[in-house]
Amino acid sequence: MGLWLCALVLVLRGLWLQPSAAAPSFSIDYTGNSFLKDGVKFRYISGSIHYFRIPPAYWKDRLLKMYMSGLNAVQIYIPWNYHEPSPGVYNFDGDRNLEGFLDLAAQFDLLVILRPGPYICAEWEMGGLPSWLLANPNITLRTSDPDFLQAVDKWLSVLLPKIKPHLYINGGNIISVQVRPAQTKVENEYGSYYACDYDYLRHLVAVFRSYLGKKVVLFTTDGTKESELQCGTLNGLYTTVDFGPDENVTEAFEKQRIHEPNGPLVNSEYYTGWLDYWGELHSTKSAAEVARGLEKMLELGANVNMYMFQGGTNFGYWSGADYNNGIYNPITTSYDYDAPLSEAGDPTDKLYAIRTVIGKFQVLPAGPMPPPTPKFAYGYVSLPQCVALLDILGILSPSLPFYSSFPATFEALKQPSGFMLYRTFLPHDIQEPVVLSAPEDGIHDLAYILLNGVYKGTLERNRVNGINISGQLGDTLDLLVESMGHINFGANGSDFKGLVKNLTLGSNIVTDWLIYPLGIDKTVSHSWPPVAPLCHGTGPAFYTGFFTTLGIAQDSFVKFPGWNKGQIWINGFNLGRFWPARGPQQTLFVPGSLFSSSTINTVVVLELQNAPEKPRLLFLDRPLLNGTQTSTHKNQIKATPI
Ligand code: 6DJ
Repeated sequence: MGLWLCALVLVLRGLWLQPSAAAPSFSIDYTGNSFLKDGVKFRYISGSIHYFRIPPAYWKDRLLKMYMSGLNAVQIYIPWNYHEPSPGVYNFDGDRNLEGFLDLAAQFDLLVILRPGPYICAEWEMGGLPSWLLANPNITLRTSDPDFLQAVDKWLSVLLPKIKPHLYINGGNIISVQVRPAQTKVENEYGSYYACDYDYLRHLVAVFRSYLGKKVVLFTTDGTKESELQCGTLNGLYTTVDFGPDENVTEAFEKQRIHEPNGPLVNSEYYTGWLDYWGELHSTKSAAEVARGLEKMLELGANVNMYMFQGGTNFGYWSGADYNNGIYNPITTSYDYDAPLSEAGDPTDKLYAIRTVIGKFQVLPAGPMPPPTPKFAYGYVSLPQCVALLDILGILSPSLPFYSSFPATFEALKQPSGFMLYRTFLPHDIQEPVVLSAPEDGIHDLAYILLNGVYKGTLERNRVNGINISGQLGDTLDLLVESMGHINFGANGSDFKGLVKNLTLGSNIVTDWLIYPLGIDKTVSHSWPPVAPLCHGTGPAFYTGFFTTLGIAQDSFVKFPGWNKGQIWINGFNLGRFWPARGPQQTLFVPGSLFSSSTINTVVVLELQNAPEKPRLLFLDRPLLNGTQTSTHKNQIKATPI
């Protein structure tokens, strides 16, 4: 009997020990200053990649290259506005197939550090927040304003249940590809936000915990300035820092230690490069410097996420804007970031330098790095068909226009991005030119002015506030207003789009507007080319061309010889904004997956100002991102138009 009991105790002890060893776990070891994965000391070497900036056809290729670089994790954001285009309408399909991306990462044994927002920054349209939130003009974003929290809660009630089974600690639907921890980042750089609203942060933590459970590691990330860190830290959240190669590694981690005396050192955003603004210098960061900083951090045993490992592209209208010292600075279409994998996903010297460093600390995967994907210079494609935007207004805006005495914003009229047309009529004869003028910061963000359909010039936020006008009573005055992206960082208020203040003509306020929200993308992708008279002269107009790829569907880069500013679609897909006149970006990345190799391809260009005499595009086999000189980044604040 005694023996029996002993045996039973031993068996039970064994059982007691074993189940906890079998259940996947991921936690913070405050005594060992490390993460613990399945009870074993663990350090991640990770890279940021944004599925929303890469065509899904290439997700696998990029993840494979990250794996082959020696990374054991990827860090991803989830942009709320990408998945909930209008209130209560959700999209997780195709290029928005978040779970598909997570599963692909799992196939390459890449762990995931998840950053679900709700605010993400990321140089992304409105930092990931949906602009439809601003239909309520009094909402205070990223605070415990009940209206904001209500929308956040609703979104998280859809998102987090999808995430839960993907948590490493849950096994969930990634059990088949083994390990899958997910750390969840609550908010992003909240310390840098103007409101230090702990109720908001506490609320988010509670919501995250309620859906994801108590065990998941939640962390915050802030810059190394104490002012930034103070507001972004909270009990129960692990404080991490972000800094680039130009900061002193030891000092930067000391800042983390003020808030986390024990636990793993974590740089959540180690900057491999930097973003570009329109009209500023192209940013680069030396490979040697990036590799040196990485090595120092790894020597200290730190966990590092490289931001970005691949930047990708701000397709469509998705690029955001920073607000630096009261100046609105829109981000370029390319988010190349001078990252280790280029915008087109090709390994760079920086990638090899990083891989060499990683190889000093852990065994690199066997086998070669996949080579760059083939590129093709399709050459010139002419765009012979031209139609003025005003001539197809009825197609672009099929409903009756809104009438308003004073201008209404995009948000008030449910226009998330792109363009709206504001029309009024001259109230009297104007013999001598008078100034059509916007107050400072009254145009968000550009207004292309036409009088009786003739292009007169452009007003631009923070830059050009007035233009001379003359004409007759009843002449049609049109302002085609373009959103260049809602501010993603730096503003202390909401960034409404459109004519956000009253305009004056001479000394009189301009009134009586007809406002046309424009559904350009829908028209270009569904009913193109439209039947309309051929266009003449300058001003906003669409130029269409057709071409075959001779059986080759490869990546390319499109250049805009003689064009000024606009938007381009290939086979209905909105590639993004071009603005070679402003630079630095001169070419746009064209993923080969957009081309049809068997049928005719359609390219549509919306030129907003002046098209070249010979409207044609040039497809190259390499990018031109630095139409201006190259600069070594930190934060480039000053605009330097070319
Ligand atoms: O978390 C932010 C990233 O999404 C941090 N960061 C990056 C990305 O936006 S600029 C580039 C930036 N923060 C703004 C503060 C710059 C001093």
